[in-house]
Amino acid sequence: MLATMCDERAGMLQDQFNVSLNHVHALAILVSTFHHGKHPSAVDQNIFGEYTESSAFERPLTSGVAYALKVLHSDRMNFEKQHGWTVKKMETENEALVQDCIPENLDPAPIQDEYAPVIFAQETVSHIVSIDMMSGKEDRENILRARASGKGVLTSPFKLLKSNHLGVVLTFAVYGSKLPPDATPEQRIEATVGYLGASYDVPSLVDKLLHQLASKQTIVVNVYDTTNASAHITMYGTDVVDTGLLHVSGLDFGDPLRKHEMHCRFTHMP
Ligand code: WA2
Repeated sequence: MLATMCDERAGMLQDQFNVSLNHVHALAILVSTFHHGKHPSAVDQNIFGEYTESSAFERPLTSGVAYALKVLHSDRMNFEKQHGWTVKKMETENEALVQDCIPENLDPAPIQDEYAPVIFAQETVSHIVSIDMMSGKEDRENILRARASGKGVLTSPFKLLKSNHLGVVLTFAVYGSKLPPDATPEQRIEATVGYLGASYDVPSLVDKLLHQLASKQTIVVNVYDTTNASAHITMYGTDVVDTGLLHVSGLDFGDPLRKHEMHCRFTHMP
């Protein structure tokens, strides 16, 4: 019974994640077609904001989506002049100010070869507009892996901006030209024009999912990132030291570099 309940919950979480992953992929194609593929572009912040808000039901578990542009240093001045703002750095000396994510508190991005400033965002993550996503460790790793692979890639769990919870980010690269299916990583990097990303506030979203199910009070669920076998990261649930009956269900979020598991136990009745 424990195994059945756990597999059912793991299956629901995996299916809902997969549904939203497919829709985020479709958003990347939409930006490619209507922003980069049309001159002048048919997408601006208003259109992106409106479309992503009204299609949010298609992306269960996501807390917001955003689009960051690939900007080379040689184009930075033009880019900043055109947008009327400077590219911001995700990290400052003061962690608290970064977490609050008030643009005036963020420093300009230091000189780099290239940047990934957010130009369009769903209302729910509007606080990341103008921030260089390559200036955050997890976001940067995702961007580099997404554009070289052409696949949707996931970060390890980390504390998202303006959130007190651990979350993960899913990233798809947007390419400016049609690539052959066997394109090399170098060809992919060269053809990259931007990055479409979705953030997942895992605790609140898994809570929402589990509350849809009956008998949730009899079962305790934990979700772990088990990529590093010797250091599991809790993504959902409080850490339990329990020797009772345990069932582990596998979770596949579609990124072969990341491993996830759901652990289920019965609640101890007093
Ligand atoms: N989105 C929302 N909150 C965040 C975050 C993020 N990244 N990083 C830290 N807190 C635009 O992969 C490109 C979204 C990054 C995409």
